[in-house]
Amino acid sequence: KVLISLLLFTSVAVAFFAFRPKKQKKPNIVFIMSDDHAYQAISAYDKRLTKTPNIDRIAKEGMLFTNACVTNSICAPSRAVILTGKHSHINGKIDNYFPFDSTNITFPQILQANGYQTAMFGKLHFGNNPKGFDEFQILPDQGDYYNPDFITKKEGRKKLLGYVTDIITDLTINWLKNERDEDKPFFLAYLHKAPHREWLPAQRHFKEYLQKTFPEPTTLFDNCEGRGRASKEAEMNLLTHMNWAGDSKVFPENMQKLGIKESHPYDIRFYNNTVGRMNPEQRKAWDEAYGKMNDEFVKKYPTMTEKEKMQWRYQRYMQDYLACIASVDDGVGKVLDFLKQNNLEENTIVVYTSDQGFYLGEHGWFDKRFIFDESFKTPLLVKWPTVIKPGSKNTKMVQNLDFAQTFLEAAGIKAPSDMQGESLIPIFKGNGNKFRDAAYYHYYEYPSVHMVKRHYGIVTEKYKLVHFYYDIDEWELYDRINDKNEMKNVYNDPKYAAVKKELHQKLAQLRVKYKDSETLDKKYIEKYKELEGSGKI
Ligand code: SGN
Ligand code: CA
Repeated sequence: KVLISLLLFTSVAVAFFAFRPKKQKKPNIVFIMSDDHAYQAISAYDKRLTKTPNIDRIAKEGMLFTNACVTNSICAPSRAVILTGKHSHINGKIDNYFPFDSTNITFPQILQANGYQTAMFGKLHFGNNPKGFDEFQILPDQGDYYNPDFITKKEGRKKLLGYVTDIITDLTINWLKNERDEDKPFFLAYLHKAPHREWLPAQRHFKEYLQKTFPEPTTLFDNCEGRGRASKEAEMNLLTHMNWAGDSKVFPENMQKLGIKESHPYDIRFYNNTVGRMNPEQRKAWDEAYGKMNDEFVKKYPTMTEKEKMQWRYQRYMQDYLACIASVDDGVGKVLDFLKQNNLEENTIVVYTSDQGFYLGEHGWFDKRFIFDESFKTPLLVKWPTVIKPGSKNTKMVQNLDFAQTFLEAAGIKAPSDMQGESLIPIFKGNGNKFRDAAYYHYYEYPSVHMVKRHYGIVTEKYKLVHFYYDIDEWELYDRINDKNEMKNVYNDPKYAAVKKELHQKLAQLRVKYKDSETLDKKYIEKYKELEGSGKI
């Protein structure tokens, strides 16, 4: 009798626990960000250059944002905007040189305090460690492609053998597999160094990419005639500002043989610092693959015209850049597969983005920094199966400023009132009609590498108004609908007088709304000069 009632009790208890309605757990968040990944190099956006089947899965199963943009198109400042939900002039991280003020409250700290397990792997680029993370393994500063060092929370600094993108993926999956607390929701930041300059691909992608030819952008030979001085004086040209050894991988001995001067005093040193990290096995594969390319180049170079040199450099650039992205895409595929195979798919928000956009030869350029579309816009793909309709597209000007409030709302947490973005949750649900209709932008790092002048401006669906300042005082206005490549500054065109007036007013209002001002512009110039004086720039 005792046995029967015990059995009965156990089966009732088992049935109760098995069939009780499960409490909806707060969503997990996987935030994937690469460094300098242009939307032109994601096939969900543009099929001309390359295929990124795994990154594209996020759009297929979720939402593709075609007008996502940043507030300040440069690495560490973008990361600071993302983590704090505040513009650069408020969080203080205006450029790559200023230290990140770690008294800022970041959203991972808030998630952690509210029961989230948090982890970060890859590139942060702050010069100090992230707060609010239970676990992190990050690259020091820019990090290295081959055999990179990592700063780890548990074991200090260590060198890991292998290719950086694959290592970051392995660390991420290893954490999901072995360190995740199944009773907690998690926030996981999976942050690639690739495809940042100097674009060193993984060995498995040499064969396919080093042989390929890519279509040239229509503006490859543009000399920015229709733009102002800021574009003309920027140092981002593929032919004149890219490094022959460091970037194009011309062997230093071939440069000597051909009489090619270094484009930058550290060109060959850059090459030796990056390729020099390889172990003998990695170096052998590298020298073989890049040796072939070098042999062909040595033969061709003496008879090449300037135009042909530019075309050659563009192809070289794309081969390495896109091969780096192939590894990122492989890694994203592995992480998405892991989520699927481990029943984590349904309740996980997956975001893919970059810290900013990037020039892939448009206007003859590489790098970013400008308010112009290629660098101002950034890829953004988001999936969240229970909330976002698969295969949807959105054209709103969402910004990196919006992530903090979005993630906090997704976690059911009220965001601090001084955050400056807007939650994307209404957009995810298909009702974002009241979203911002104008984005504010402010770039500071000048004088510095690439010499892009300080500027701030407003971008609406139809127009872009920009003020370049510091050692210049020029305004530029672009018609985004009729001049997609932003070839002609129409600031002084009388046809645009009314538009210009209205945009000036709106820009002034945005400066007030976001608490930016001429006083702050001056303060940051003074601080920059102090840093310059101390030799840190
Ligand atoms: C390095 C690069 C620059 C790049 C900055 C900032 N030169 O200085 O081309 O603009 O980083 O990039 S390199 O030869 O050292 O690679 S950022 O992504 O960190 O903002
Ligand atoms: Ca970057």
